[in-house]
Amino acid sequence: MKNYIIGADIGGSYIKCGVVKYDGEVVATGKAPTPIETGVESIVRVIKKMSDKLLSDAGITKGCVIGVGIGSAGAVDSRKGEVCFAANLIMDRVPLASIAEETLDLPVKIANDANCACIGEWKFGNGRTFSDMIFVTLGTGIGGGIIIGNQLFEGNGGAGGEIGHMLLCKDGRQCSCGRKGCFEAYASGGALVRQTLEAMQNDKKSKLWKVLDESKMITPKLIFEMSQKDKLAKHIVDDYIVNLSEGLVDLCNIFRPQAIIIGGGISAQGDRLIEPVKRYVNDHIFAKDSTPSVEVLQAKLGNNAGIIGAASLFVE
Ligand code: BMX
Ligand code: ZN
Repeated sequence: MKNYIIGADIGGSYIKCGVVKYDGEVVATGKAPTPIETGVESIVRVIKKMSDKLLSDAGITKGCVIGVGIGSAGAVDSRKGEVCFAANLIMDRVPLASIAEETLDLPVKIANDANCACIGEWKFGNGRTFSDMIFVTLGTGIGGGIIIGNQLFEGNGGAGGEIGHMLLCKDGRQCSCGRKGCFEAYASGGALVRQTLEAMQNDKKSKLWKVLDESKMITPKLIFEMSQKDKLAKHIVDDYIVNLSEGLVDLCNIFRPQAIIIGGGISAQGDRLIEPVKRYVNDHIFAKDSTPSVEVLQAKLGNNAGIIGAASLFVE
C-alpha cells in the first residue's frame, strides 16, 4: 500500500531528507551538505541518493511511496513547480519539480521552506485546531507561512507571504533582500547575533566577552542564557523581543489570526521567548479590549518541521 512520503528540505548549508508516514510519523531521516556550487542537478542527485538509502535501510520499497515533497528557501511557485529566486542557493527560475521527477521517478511537489514548515505544523503540530494562523520561523532569516480560512496564502506566483521582508524601520539595518530595515534584519536569529556582536563593542565589561572567548562564537542560545546574568545580554534580548513582537503585531493587525506559531532555532527558548511575546502582542494589537486575543505558541515539530512539512504537501 502507498503509505509513505519522502520529505526534503533544501537549506543553504544542508539538505535534510526523511521518510514520513501519511499520518506524519517520521520513519527515517538523513542530512547531507548542499552542493550549492554545482547546480540544481546535483542537489536533486543528493536527494535521490539519500532517499534511496533511507528507504532501503527502513525496508520500504519505492512502490509504497506516494511522492516527494521538497521545500526550498526563496520565492517558489508551487503551482509551476519552479524555484523563481533563491539567492543563497543560486537558483533562478529553476524547474525543480520536473527535474526532480525525472531523476527520482516519483511525483514531486515543491513549496517555500517556511510554507512547508507551516503546513506541517498546521496538519500535524500545534496548528491543528486553527483555521487562521501565521507560522514564523526564526532562523538565519525569518520565514513565514500564512493560513487563512484553512488555506495557505502564497500570493501571485508563490512570491507572497515573505513576512521577513516587511519594514520594521525606515532606512534601518541592511537586509539580505536589498532593502534596509526589514523585519528579518532585526528579529531573525542571524540578526540577534549580529546585534549582540555590535553592542559588545561598546561594552567591554559585558560577561558576553568571556562567553565568546570560551565558545569561540556567540549563538542565540548563549545570548538568551546570558540574559539572566548579564546586563547587556538582558538589554539585547529585551530589545529583540520588542522588535519581534512589533512585527507580529503588524501581522495580527492585517490578518488577525487565531494563533501565531513560532518555529526555527530560537523557538527552542520556549516560554522565555513565547510568554513575553504573547503578552506584548496582546497588549498592542488593534482593538485589544474588544476583540479576541491571539494565541502565541511554540512550534511542535522542532528539527523535523521542514521534512514533515515538505512531505505534507502530499497529505490531503
Ligand atoms: C529568507 C528567504 C525566505 C525564507 C526565509 C527563512 C531566501 C533564500 N530566503 O527570508 O524565502 O523562507 O529566509 O529561511 O530568499 P531560513 O534560511 O532562515 O530558514
Ligand atoms: Zn528584506
